[in-house]
Amino acid sequence: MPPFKRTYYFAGSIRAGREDVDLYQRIIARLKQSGEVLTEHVGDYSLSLAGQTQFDDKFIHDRDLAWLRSSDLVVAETTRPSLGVGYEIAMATVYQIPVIALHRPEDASLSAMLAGCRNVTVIEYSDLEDALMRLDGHMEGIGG
Ligand code: 6IA
Repeated sequence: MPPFKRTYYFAGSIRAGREDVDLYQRIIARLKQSGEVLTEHVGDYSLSLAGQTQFDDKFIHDRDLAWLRSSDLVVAETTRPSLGVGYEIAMATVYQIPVIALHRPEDASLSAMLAGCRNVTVIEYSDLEDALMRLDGHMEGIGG
């Protein structure tokens, strides 16, 4: 039997701003060391605010929710506040999929709706490498 491969859904800002895309790419690269990331495009530099116009919004919404529903773990970078990321975290909670939120408190304060949500584990960081080490530890704790 092939070894069990974890499926991750990474969430990060798209229309709310692409300033942190390099961080998203590094988080995705780390997740790929232990599983499959369904949303690699979120860390793609070439996906600009004007990009990916070949899909309409309904297609993107339905495809992303289907991916979200099939994932074992949602990892979100929440520093840049994004309605889409907040919505994905809320839906993960409905689907009872655990969420880990990586957040830089020096740059933005996290909404109480995420900070206070039992389904969301928050990793506050200023140094991404340190955050990724703590992410590895949390993922081991939830069976991966
Ligand atoms: O509200 P936001 O756009 O910041 O929401 C970002 C989140 O929603 C990400 O975590 C994605 O999973 C999802 N999402 C939003 N827009 C897209 C998209 N194309 N493609 C894939 N996932 C998306 C948007 C096209 C646009 C740049 C023209």
